[in-house]
Amino acid sequence: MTRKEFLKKLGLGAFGLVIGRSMIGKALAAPIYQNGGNFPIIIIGTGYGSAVSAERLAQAGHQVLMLEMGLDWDGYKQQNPGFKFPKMTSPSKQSTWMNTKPQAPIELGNMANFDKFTGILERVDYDHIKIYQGKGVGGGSLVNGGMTVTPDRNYFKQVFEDVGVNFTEQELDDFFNVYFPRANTNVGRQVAPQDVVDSEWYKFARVGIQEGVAAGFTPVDVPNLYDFEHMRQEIAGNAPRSATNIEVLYGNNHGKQDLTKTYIKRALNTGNVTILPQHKVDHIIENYDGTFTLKVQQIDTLNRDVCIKEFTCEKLFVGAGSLGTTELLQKSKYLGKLKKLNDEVGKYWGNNGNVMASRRSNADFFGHTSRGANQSTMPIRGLDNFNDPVYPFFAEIAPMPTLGSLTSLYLIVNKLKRFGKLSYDGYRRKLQLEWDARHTAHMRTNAEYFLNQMNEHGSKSNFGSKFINNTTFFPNNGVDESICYHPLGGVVLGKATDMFGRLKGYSNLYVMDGSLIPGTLGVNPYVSITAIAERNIEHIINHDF
Ligand code: FAE
Repeated sequence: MTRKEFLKKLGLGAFGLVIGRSMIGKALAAPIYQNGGNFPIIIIGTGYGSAVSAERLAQAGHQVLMLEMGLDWDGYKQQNPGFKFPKMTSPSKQSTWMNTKPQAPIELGNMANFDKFTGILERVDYDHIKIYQGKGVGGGSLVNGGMTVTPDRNYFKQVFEDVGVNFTEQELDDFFNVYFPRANTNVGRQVAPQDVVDSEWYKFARVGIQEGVAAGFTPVDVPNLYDFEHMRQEIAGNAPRSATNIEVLYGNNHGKQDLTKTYIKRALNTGNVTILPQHKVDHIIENYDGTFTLKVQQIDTLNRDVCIKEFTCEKLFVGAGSLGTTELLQKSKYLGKLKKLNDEVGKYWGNNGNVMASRRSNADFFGHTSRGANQSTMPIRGLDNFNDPVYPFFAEIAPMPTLGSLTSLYLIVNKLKRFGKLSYDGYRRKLQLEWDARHTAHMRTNAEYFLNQMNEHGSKSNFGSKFINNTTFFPNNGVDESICYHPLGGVVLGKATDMFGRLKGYSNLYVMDGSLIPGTLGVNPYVSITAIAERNIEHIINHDF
């Protein structure tokens, strides 16, 4: 299909020049894309897995339509010239998906209520866990901390082996010699330069490392995808501030190389990709001829239907994230529209062992080592204890950009001992999650051990007072295992799909996101999601087209 034909199908003949990002703002005002229609390839979502798929398919000359339920934030900025993503200390309606209260794990600054809005950060609450997800063109890349970490080869292999999926050594060589390097390059991995590390903005990381080493943990340099040259200029006062301006959880205005600056930008630059934001796929229908129909709601900024559309496609790529993809597939089966969906879908879910933990001094006497009043929001250091036979974990040294001088914050990544399970409850019209304290008990034990060791060997004041587990933020001994930034699993590679993401039982239906990974990685996940997508889409383009 030519570009012209493609635009015509979208009902956009006259709007051909405003295709791509700049057309986006119009979707807020009126339902201009009345037409559904038939398209060769549709991708659901615009997070890591989807963005990789879009760029590679477009480069191979295919026309691609992407449907994203969240806003196009660049378009929103064009329409609202005064708008800036808010700091973590002053959330606004744009920072939160459909809630009147800020949903941040730690309340900092002005936490006043606001109107509902289809904002950038969503929190999905279950009894024992609160799961955070990015919303908008760029998915999780819009809100994440940018930590760009390649997992340990042996653990990566083991994680899949534990669910009965065995990669050959050649496949692992390919992952670690070809696809992880490719993913790292293409997301814009950088290592913080020494002058930036030595600046006041990373005192919290330097102190964290000193204390961690004293406590017996291994220091780790963590790459990030923030543009450190920009940060250098921020620090020098020559560039607009973002990481040094308490921006991250609700979007970064500068410096962060989210997907709209990398994969999605390159995909759009091919001229072969169109993104429709504020288009929420409700369910998928398998047609008799092997094609798929999508029931899609175009929504306004209050998540209300503007109109309902039908799109059909020959090849469908689902990249709506671990929860989003699992829900879409299971809901479609519940509605009787994806009858052959296999029973592996929903299994092997995990929180990637996420636990948050915090410590601070029990008395603000002079003499404790300050973590610095100024802290960059982009983490660059961690402490490794992953091979410890008793307490295996990896702790990211996180910033605490306000109240920070005597407070330390950590995101701890543990192994998983028991998987959770996702299932669609048709009565409540909601994805349910089987997950409770039995899944997280060992994660809490590890985090408490970590804090105790850090307290014992870390900063002591002139009066002998030590740090303690900080119950201001996390009332239960300074540890909160209910916070999850890294949902993984539900449509696991080699179980619910074949070894390349083709959903079992179907042709031309592919899954391309964090749902492919069985619950745990030992490190932050988006490099792995990107690498798996790079590998799978290469194979699919070579074999299925
Ligand atoms: P994701 O990025 O979640 O994208 C899914 C997209 O699909 C979203 O844009 C959704 O709006 C869209 N969508 C969902 N349902 C539908 C539907 N029905 N119709 C249309 N669109 C839909 O998927 N990871 C790291 O590696 N390093 C970090 O430093 C890091 N920090 C994080 C900090 C925070 C606060 C959070 C929330 C996450 C963090 N992560 C981090 C996790 C990382 O962002 C996440 O694993 C990836 O974004 C997941 O990528 P997926 O492609 O699975």
